[in-house]
Amino acid sequence: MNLRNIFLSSLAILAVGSMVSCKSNKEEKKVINKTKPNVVVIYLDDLGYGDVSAYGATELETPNIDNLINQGVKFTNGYASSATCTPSRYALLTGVYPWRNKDAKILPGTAPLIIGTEQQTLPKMLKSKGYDTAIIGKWHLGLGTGYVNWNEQIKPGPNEVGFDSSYILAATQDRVPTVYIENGNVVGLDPKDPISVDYKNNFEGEPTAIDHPEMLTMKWHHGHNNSIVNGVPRIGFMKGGEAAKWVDTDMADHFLAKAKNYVKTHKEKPFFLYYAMQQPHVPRIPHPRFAGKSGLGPRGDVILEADWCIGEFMKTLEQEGMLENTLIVFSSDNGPVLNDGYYDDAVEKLGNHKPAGDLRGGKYSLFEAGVRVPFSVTWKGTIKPMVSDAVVCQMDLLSSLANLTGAKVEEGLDSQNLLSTFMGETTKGRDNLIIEATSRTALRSGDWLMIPPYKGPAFSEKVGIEFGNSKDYQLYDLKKDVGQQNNLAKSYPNKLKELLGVFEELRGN
Ligand code: NG6
Ligand code: CA
Repeated sequence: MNLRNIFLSSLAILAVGSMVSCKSNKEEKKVINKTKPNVVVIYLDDLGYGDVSAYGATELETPNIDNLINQGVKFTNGYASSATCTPSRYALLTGVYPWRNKDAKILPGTAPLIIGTEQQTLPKMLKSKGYDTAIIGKWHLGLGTGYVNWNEQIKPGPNEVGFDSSYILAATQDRVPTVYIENGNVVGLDPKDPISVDYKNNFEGEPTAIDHPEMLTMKWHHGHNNSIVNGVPRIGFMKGGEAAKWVDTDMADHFLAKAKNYVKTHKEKPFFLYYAMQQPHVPRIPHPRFAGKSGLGPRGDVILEADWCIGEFMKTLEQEGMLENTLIVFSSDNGPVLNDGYYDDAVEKLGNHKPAGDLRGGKYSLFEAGVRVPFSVTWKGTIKPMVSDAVVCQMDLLSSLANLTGAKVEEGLDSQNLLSTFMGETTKGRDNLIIEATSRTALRSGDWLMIPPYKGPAFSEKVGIEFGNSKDYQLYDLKKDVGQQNNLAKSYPNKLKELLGVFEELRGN
């Protein structure tokens, strides 16, 4: 080889980078990009550790979710950062502990954006490596800077913190405004019927659940007694925007169609899709195809619906020949709740189903079920299927995917680079993790979980969940006692002291 050839072939090697050829089932030549796969985060809302059959559910079959989980690394100690939605999503997207941001709490639909437009985010990081980035589904991280005019372009929002495109619901299904927002514009808005939203006062003449119970198709249990949309009482007051209001029964199909279309139309460069599904958050309103199918009431039905959507989405990736080039994360923003404010048979029809599996607590709780959730990472042909007991947090995806793609990570993030753990190359995870539930924090350290004393109720009658509050320190050995039944704080004073030291250092107290 002469010098020129050597030069040209090294250029070729450089250009191809880490692309590797392999044969697919169809014996076509496929190019696998080992450092810049598409990244999809499928994120459910309030799905518990025990809500899918791959994690032990026996009363509910989730074949498509199981398939995804079982083909990847299934984490048994995978954590959301928090036991509620907004803080978990904040940590997932920014790589920063949500308790560092005083605004990272369950937000009303009118709250301003809580991610700084200058902050590094998961989508921004991937964009720096040439990715196209999109969110489809639930946002719940605030919009605008304080006052939102829903009839004009709404910003800052997802598009200002790293998403090239966004198709979202602003807050939650049970909060107004009950409309979809595409790249900052309310979809289907009739300018002659402008939208007004208020979380304190109703608009004159607008029916509420209190004044017009006869209009309701779903009864409220606690909260949820303001404006009525599609017969369902919501949180907050809304006026106008009639043509733009979403149809609850179509929401799953609607987001699925958007997600499939996104995948099909983004082949030129790698993409990051944050598919933030709304199930099984309240109000649980499945498409009629799934109504009654689980025998567990609407909560079970919408989990089956979500499972079906994921199956359809996976089929699209397969048909497009993208499976070998797509890293797929599956998880949930917080643990399960049965009665979250509506009478919807979730409690009555539960039977033997255990939404939290063997874990104690649930949504809003500092006990394990609040934050330990189904969590898997799948990449066909690259990640070998396995079960991993490593402690990992969704917040760690930012640094880990930056490591995979060669992107820079800003200093000072709480996100840890656990790429080889996510890839199943090691079962070593985090040493320590601070978990959070409605502004209270606790420490997972090794196999131990330490909860400092907190005032407030130990048990919430309304939601039927133990919050984890106690006047005493709590210390559990999760390896022997995953259900947190034996408080060892008194019998292991040195361990308690050690963990308290770590906790205080990490919290900066
Ligand atoms: C609570 C709501 C609950 C749910 C939750 C947010 C009441 C009484 N309860 O305030 O129904 O919307 O907020 O859930 O209003 S999350 O998954 O988005 O964090
Ligand atoms: Ca949630």
